[in-house]
Amino acid sequence: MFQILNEKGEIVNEDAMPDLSDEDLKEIMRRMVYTRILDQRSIALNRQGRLGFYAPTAGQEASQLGSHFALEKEDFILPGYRDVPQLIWHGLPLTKAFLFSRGHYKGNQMPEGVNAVSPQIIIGAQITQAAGVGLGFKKRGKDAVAITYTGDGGASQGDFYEGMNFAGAFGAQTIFVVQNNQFAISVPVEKQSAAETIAQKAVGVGIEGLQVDGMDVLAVYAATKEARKRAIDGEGPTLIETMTYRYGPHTMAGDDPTRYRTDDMDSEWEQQDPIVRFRTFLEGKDLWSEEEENKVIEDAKAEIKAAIKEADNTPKQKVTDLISNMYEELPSNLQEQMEEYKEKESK
Ligand SMILES: Cc1ncc(C[n+]2csc(CCOP(=O)(O)OP(=O)(O)O)c2C)c(N)n1
Ligand SMILES: [Mg+2]
Repeated sequence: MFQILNEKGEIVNEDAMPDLSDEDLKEIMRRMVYTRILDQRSIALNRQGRLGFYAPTAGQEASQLGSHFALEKEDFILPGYRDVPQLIWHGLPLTKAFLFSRGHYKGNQMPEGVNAVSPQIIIGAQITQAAGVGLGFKKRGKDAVAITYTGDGGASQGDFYEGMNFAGAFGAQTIFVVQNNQFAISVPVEKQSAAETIAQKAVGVGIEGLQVDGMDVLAVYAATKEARKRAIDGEGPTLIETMTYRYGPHTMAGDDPTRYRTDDMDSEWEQQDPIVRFRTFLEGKDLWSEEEENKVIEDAKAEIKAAIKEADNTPKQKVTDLISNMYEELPSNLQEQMEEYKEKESK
């Protein structure tokens, strides 16, 4: 397992240390702290009935944001349902993330210049698409990559093998990230596959694969940066398995992790916490203070409050919106329904 920063916040692999400025290091910390707060607030908003679908992210910040920090604006993200943070740091306004959670069509419309599709709920469906987007970049001679995220459960799907195999055969400029948080809902990773690691599944399709400490933001960043370079240099796609853990429930729809995880397992992983170890590292370099962290927290809370208010003020979606956003030219049966619902909505 590739690691740079251990759980005590010590650099254990000096040679692999990525070339990041002090400002970059601080920005990574800000993003992780912000995202932890966003997670806490999203859970609370869900409980208050103000958000809909939500998949908690705490524990996975290094895995999500370290990989994202290695990307450029022109790179294309094909995320899973837990990967809203990467979309936000790629430019998705927070209000839209909240609208996505509520099932509002506006939450699925990416603003111009945000190179991403909305989070995929079907496990693995985004993986084959990512192979295609990465091949498109290659054919157009673009210095950009497609990056897709899935979980350990996603790595058991047919689409995972198809996507990686295709990308390997055609040299697609694609990075496949598997965030191995040890469970697919309640099913532990050992029960999902006889393979010792998920990273080794790269061997079967002839692409590069590596397992990374997913609680170490520097290692995840360095691995993704290298994978991006290799893809653009024509050296093929990469599979990155990040070893991580979700502290919360699977989603907010009634999952109870105490039924399949022990307190010991939870606390073992919490001791690996990505934010705690990165804070220790930054404090050791005099780059971080409690005041700075508090400022990030306060700013995050204010932004979240404003964004949820904006979501509340967004007009409710109508049946006619669903129809008109589906086709450029409506088939005749939908034209009829459109007329019918226009009539109903006007009352
Ligand atoms: C094709 C398909 N089968 C089943 C489901 C139901 N389902 C939703 S999440 C999930 C587990 C996925 O686990 P993993 O890929 O490890 O991602 P994690 O939730 O742990 O991030 C399943 C089986 C689904 N959404 N799509
Ligand atoms: Mg999982």
